[in-house]
Amino acid sequence: MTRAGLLLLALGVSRHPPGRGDPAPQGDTAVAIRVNQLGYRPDALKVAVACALAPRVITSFRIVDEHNRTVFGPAAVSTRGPFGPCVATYRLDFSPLRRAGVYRIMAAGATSLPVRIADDVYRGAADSLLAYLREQRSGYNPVFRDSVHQHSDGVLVDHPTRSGEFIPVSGGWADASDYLQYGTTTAHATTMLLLAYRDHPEAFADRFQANGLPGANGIPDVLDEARWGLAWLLKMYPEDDLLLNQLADDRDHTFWDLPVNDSADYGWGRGGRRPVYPCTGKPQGLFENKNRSTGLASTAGKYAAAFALGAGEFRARDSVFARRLAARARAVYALGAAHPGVCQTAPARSPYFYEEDDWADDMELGAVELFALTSERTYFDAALQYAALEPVSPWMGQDTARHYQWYPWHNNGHYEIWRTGGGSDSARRVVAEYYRRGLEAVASRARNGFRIGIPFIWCSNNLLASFATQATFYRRMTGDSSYIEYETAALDWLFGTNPWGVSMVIGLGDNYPRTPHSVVADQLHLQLTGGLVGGPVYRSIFEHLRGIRLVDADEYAPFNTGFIVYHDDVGDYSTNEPIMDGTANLAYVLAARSASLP
Ligand SMILES: [Ca+2]
Ligand SMILES: [Ca+2]
Repeated sequence: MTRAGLLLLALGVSRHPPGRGDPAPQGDTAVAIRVNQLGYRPDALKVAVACALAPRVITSFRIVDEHNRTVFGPAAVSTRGPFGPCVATYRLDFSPLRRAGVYRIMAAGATSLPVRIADDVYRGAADSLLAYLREQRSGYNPVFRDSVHQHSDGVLVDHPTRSGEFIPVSGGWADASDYLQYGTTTAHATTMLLLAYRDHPEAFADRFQANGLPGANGIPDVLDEARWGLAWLLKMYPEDDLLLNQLADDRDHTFWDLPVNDSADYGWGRGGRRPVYPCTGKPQGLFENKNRSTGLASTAGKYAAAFALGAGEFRARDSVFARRLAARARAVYALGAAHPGVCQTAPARSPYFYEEDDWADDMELGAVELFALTSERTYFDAALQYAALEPVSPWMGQDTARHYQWYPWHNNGHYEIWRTGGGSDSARRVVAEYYRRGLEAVASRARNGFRIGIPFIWCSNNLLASFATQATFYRRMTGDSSYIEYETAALDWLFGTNPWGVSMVIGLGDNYPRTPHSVVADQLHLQLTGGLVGGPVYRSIFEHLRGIRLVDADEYAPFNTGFIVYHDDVGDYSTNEPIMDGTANLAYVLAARSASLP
């Protein structure tokens, strides 16, 4: 997350956003009907939500086709309570409408955006996310066709004996609209890409080369991107007892520069070398602010999982690369096992950092992926033991959490334990029950009209993607569809069934963020297609963050009167900044939806 908005204001930057679809409801402007702008598959649960900004009597709705003929309804609405800016919400269930087509929903004089029903509404969605990852590449960047920090990464800092040593670590992805890079988010992103391809290869195409430039190379682009992540993670784990965790720090935020001419100064001159931080197992921070690191396992477990998955995936394509990954997976897992605890990101001048507090989830995933790769039983047994340490991702059911406190937001390890099985039906039942408890905890907070039960902390969209992913895993594991309403609502929310009527992925849907918090988008007027923005946050969070001020008039002002806010504004780094790990985190569940069946 960046704090560069402050600088933008200091520079007096102001712009007129490019043209957009009209986000405001038509007709009665006190009522907005929100829909999933990607659309609905014929057999899916289909629920639009009407949000009344002022008291209205809404009892029924109807649906018209492209010729304005009523094809559904009048049907009764289900009246729900207030939520955010809505004094009342109404659930408009049109699941029985299965015929493919493009429709509009009408109620109380308001009309929705077009509603598509078709088998293929999610086709290509997962693949389109990859465009944002390519744009975020460090090292050689295919969008700029130029170097990004290719020769400046990096100088080892905060090491007990080797600080000042140059270690070649160029590559990977910028974490968000700043240019910091983290092993933790990169490893999770890489894992999600590998899992998405492993389980849903049909969702991905081959239109780009390994370097990210256009042109097929015989390798699905999702694997090109995963390999880009793996190659950087290998550099970030150069020796058995040297685990690197972070490249650059928040001194990055001093300038609002394009990545190709980043002029941040880390003490080696403007645009000079960037610092690379190892995991030390101790609190870190070169200046007055410190994190609360206690060990290495949170980072080591994630690297082990990505390496082991990569070794399996690339075995047939590149055996040399796969063997190297397998060896590094074993080594980094052993390092994590020897140093339990968390390795958080390091703050510099700012108090913000990724405050990850859990590591058992990461070691669980590392262990079970090593079991899947090697069939060595000790890894499976270790995975089960780690799983029991954190059965439920602790944010689930909570009102709030620290920044990235429980990360990743869903535990892939439970699904992988179920999938590999280890010959144990009881283990499979245990991990399914772990998932159910988390889903129940979120669902029990989701009685509102939108059926959303997550805490609206920074990157709330990431939590929704994770909730939907966990619900998808659980349904596949058990055949139990008890949470499908909430699973569906989470994805619907991400694609427009939210108070603002905004699809949270740039370029997908009819109405999506046009002015994200991004230097590249702002200065080059480049659309960052595929980028998932952070998403709405509690008003109290927005109002207390440093350096936030909206640059343009808020076109969503009528919908920003409640307890959560979202702004399509370049100045809002809390709700409108595309995030690399959130984007990759969404890939799995979108890939799963691209198939014709759940
Ligand atoms: Ca390719
Ligand atoms: Ca963790």
